[in-house]
Amino acid sequence: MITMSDIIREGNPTLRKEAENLQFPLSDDIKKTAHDMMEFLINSQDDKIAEQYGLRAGVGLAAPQLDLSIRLIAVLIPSSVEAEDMIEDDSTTKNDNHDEKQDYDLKLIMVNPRVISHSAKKAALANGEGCLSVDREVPGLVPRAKKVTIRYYDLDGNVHKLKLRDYEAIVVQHEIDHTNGIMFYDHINEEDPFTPDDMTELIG
Ligand code: SB7
Ligand code: NI
Repeated sequence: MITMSDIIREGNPTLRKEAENLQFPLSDDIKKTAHDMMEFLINSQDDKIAEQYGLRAGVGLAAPQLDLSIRLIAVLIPSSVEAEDMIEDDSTTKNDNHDEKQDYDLKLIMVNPRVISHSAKKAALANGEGCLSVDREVPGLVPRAKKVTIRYYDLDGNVHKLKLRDYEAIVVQHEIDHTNGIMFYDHINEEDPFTPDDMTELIG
């Protein structure tokens, strides 16, 4: 399994490289890496497993963070459950699992993902961003496109187009940035880190 010691940190030149497109059919090795990346995200969001293995919670992971300079990312965004007393799906019996995060807003492995169009409007998380490859807090707004259209391939080589906005768009842009050698803090306005410009909506 992937743990924090597999994740490279800032200073490692791989994080600053433009990663290579993958060719299809993917090797079994690459497919396993993709599944391992998703498993890492699932584990990192499980309080018990995360504590046991010392994992920082993550909603995304990009292959360059594993020192693999290839265009492969995984995204796992838990459903934003507003009401705890939602009506149960009748067919599924509730797990004995104390943790109810079985549902995801976005759960995807993306091969060769590209932003093919984006809104002029921007959005930024009010609390800024962090990164599993950055062992320090870097305060400041990270303005990103509020809406994006992504083209990506699944593990079988089928092409997909996906429109995302707000938090999901931000996370996928953070991961695609990793495949382009870009770190989140590259987007922070160092003169005025917390003042959003006219185009930027704060979310979260
Ligand atoms: C905040 C956190 C992430 C994306 C966008 C906003 C993911 C952090 C985990 N990663 O370092 C993944 O690259
Ligand atoms: Ni990151």
